[in-house]
Amino acid sequence: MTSAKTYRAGTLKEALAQVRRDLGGDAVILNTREVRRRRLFGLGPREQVEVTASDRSPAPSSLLVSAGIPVSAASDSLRSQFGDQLGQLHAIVTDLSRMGRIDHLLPDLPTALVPTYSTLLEAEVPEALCRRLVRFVAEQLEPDEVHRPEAIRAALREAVEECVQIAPPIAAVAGTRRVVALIGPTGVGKTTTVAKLAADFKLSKGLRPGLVTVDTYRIAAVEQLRTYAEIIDIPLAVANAPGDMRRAIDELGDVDLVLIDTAGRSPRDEVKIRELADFLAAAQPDEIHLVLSAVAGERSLRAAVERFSVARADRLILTKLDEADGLGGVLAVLGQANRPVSYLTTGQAVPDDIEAANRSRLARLILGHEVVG
Ligand SMILES: Nc1nc2c(ncn2[C@@H]2O[C@H](COP(=O)(O)OP(=O)(O)O)[C@@H](O)[C@H]2O)c(=O)[nH]1
Ligand SMILES: [Mg+2]
Repeated sequence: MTSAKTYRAGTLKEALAQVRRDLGGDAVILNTREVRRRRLFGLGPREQVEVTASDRSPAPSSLLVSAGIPVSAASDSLRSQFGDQLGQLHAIVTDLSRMGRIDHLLPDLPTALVPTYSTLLEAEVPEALCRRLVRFVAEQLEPDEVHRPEAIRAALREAVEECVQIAPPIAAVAGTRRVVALIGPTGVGKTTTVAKLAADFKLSKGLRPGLVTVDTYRIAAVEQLRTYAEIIDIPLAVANAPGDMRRAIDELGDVDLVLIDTAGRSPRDEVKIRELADFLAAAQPDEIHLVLSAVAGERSLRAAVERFSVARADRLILTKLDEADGLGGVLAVLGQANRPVSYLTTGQAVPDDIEAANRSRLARLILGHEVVG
């Protein structure tokens, strides 16, 4: 006989992990709800999540039990009264139970969507956003679609696409000079991405790019970009101070695209970020792309967006999608940054591992419906 057990934890993710540890992967989630627990010493109530689960599907007769009718008595008297009609009734009850699961539980967490919810949690999507996505999915689906995995996947992709903005690729045209700066934390892949873009604009699009670096802290980083400039065979100029920026750009001569690589010691260094803002003010870029690594956790992504807000980026580049375990944190931060994504990078290879961002591709990658490569 199946019995239901109740699990409590600080987050739904932890509670579901307990269920899985205790009952295994086939556990059926019967109910989830938020509970408030009073804490000692006036610390106020703390939210907890309670999950009721059993180790296999509840029999349809459990509906009769919950209605207060002993199953055997009910079946016997019903059978003698209604005979074959009981079979039909049984089928109807089973159907109702299947449909009823949607409002059986928390209004914002239909049972049929619990697996969807936990998949999102596993992709590191923050709980509040998981709820919004699942609610969107629940609203999109017709009652009979709730049990069709393909319908759920499609609705979920649509939900994620709603959270994602896409920018067009860099708008460089032969004969005009477009100035584009890449900014972001150390090590996210700015220099590599500048090299990928420069190579692509020169080799595939036949334009004339030039590079400027404001890397004043690490000589090695200048050398890294210089090496790329030599291989791609394009000019490179170094700006040592904000006042030197215009000269560096002009030194490149007749180019269609100026790509500005930037660097700092640490994203936590506010003075350096203000200095970066001064470099950018001097360069007057047409586009500023904030580069974020998909490998970073939600917290450090949020911190990066916050710290670089002074520099007023108008687009985002997401790097290292090939190395990221889950892109849920990225999804959360896209909402916070409220900026469109211009490019995705998917590996270390210059110039191959870069692509212009695409809404449906990005949604699929975030959901793990598609892999990089
Ligand atoms: N796996 C992976 N590695 C990358 C990607 N982009 C850059 N990298 C690597 O990340 C490291 C730091 O890159 P770099 O361009 O120097 O970062 P920067 O400090 O922001 O300029 C290098 O080892 C790059 O090869 C990417 O899309 N995927
Ligand atoms: Mg660099």
